[in-house]
Amino acid sequence: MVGHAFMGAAHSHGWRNAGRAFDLPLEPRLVAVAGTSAERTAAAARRLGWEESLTDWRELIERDDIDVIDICTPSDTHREIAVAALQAGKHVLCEKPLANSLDEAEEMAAAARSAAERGIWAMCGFTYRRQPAVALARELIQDGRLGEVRHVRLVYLQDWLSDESAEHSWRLDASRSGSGALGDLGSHAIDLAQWLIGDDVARLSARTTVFVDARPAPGANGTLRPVTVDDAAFVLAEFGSGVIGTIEATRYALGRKNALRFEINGSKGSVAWDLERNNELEFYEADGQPGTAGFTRVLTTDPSHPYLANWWPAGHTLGYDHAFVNQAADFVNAVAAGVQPEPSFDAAASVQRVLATVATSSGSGTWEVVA
Ligand code: SOE
Repeated sequence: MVGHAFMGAAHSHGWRNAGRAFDLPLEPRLVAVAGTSAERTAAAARRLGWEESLTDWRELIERDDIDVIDICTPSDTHREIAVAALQAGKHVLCEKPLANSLDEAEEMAAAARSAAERGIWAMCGFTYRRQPAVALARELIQDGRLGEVRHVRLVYLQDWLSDESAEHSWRLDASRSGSGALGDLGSHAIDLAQWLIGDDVARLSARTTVFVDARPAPGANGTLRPVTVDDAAFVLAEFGSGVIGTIEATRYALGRKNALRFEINGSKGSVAWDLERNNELEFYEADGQPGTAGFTRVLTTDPSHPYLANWWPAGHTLGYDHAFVNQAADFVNAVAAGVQPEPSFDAAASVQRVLATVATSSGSGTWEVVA
């Protein structure tokens, strides 16, 4: 694994526990974690359960006792690490967003297609697909329970930047993160929108904005550093099939801590979900009995629900981290079976195309003044 911050900790949890919850054909072995500081990486290895710690990720790629490279670093490093790993015959799991630009994403997707011909697989970590309620929502949509999908609306609301004195970080530096709320949070919403309805965004109009354009640099006694990314993004999207929708991403929705939400409306029904109530799926069917029709709150903890046969008895709810265990298990099963783990780099590159188009539209989008 390369990187050991928030995603490195979450992925380590996934690798450590996948063989406990799932009957896997291969048991993940946490061989080595690479970071920039020898001291901090050694501490992370001890805390997260890795056998060794290194300060040069290239060493991971040269080793014969390592089969998978798990990329948990800021997105400006994804392309170099993933392409080198795939060319060296290592399977790759890469965090989202795939890259910082469409060009980089397309290069990674091309490297993954070439590697797949050699039985080497790559997957992008859009982990919310592996929340059981989300996977159930997709089953319902794909089984036609909603009828013809008409519109989708997704938001990803956080509030950790709503305090103007919050410090600067790599996520606010376009050279490191590519974009702000758009790529960090909006990429999740775009991937879910496309995956849930099985259709890609074809056209869009968008606006991004910055609320606080400079923030205190960490440990620099208040020296301000410019913010070079978006603070919030609003997108009006049309999908290839004609489905229309809205997608929002912000880190200023004061009071919303990690509210990734969707509502999908079809001709026969609707589904709605909120990550902050992740074990519940709201489901509405038009043919409900008159007088009692209404949204049903499905508690997605039955063994029949996606992934739940591998977890606890009905009613024993799962958390944010279970999706990382589900992700690790799906990755291992796909690689062991020699099939493409999803989402592929191609799927992740289609998200990157939307991100790039949002940036273009936001700069040039036409507005009609309400007169
Ligand atoms: C941002 O704070 C963040 O950590 C994202 O980077 C993750 O992708 C998201 O799952 C949780 O919030």
